[in-house]
Amino acid sequence: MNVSGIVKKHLPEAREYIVGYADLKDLLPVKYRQYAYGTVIGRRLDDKIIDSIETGPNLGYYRLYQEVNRELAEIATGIETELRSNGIKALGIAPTLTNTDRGETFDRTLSLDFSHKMTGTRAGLGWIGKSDLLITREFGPRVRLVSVLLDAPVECHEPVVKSECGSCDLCVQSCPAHALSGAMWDIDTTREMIFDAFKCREKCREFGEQRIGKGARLCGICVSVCPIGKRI
Ligand code: B12
Repeated sequence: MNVSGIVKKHLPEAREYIVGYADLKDLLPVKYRQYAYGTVIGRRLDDKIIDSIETGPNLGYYRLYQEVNRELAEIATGIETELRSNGIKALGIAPTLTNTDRGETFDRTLSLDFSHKMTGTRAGLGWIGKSDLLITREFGPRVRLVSVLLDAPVECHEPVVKSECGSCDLCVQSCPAHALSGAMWDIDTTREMIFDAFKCREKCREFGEQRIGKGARLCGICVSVCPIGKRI
């Protein structure tokens, strides 16, 4: 079975996912350089729950977030294991922060050394919106992402290199943290030109404490208001 056959086999319901393949040569930090390619998988998020968080997160969104993280982590591990048993070097990257990612460097930068969104643009799934989220053509930002790095050449998709948000700035206007500058993305745009990650995290912390508890840090308003992928 080829790589894409193995990937598909691990997706429980094909229509709930989008999959892309990216050429990542020279884009990864040294520790991942043996992997020149990557597959990125987007799991569609439940529309009812995403529609319900237009003014802020709720318990349903928190549960969805945990459930989808768990599901994507299992998918990535399953794909990694099966590719390896077929002689292909592969490495699944967790959908979210793991305990080993935490610590001083992360707290100072709010950045990891692997970006699922960059893999998404390189795999042609969509562009980085004014929200700093990956806006996919099928589901807008209503997806959670996971990636598996590969050392085997795969047929890659055409990368997306600039934003297609146009004049829409609903996410910028709706951001309760005023974390979005309204700048349009292209591949030379840094996160800091679009987005203040520290302001966003502070608001996520505040919402988490007020509405969810248990140390949750979530917002999601920018996911909910984006007209791309919205079905009602
Ligand atoms: C740290 C983190 C946060 C931080 C900082 C967010 C940020 N935007 O950087 C905080 C806590 C604030 C946060 C908040 C949220 N997060 Co968060 N977060 C992450 C995490 C763990 C790492 C992100 C990171 O390292 N960023 C560092 C910068 C440098 O990279 P980047 O922003 O990912 O991508 C930039 C570059 O790659 C560049 N780029 C894109 N294409 C290309 C191509 C080339 C060639 C080049 C050179 C560059 C380039 O453009 C991007 C511009 O910012 C990722 C998981 C992961 N490992 O990717 C999830 C992730 C980004 N988060 C996600 C989500 C959903 C959220 C929240 C909605 C949380 C919530 N559920 O309520 C909010 C939304 C915030 C927002 N508007 O972006 C999703 C995004 C899904 C999507 N559709 O885009 C991710 C991918 C998790 C996942 N598995 O799906 N998050």
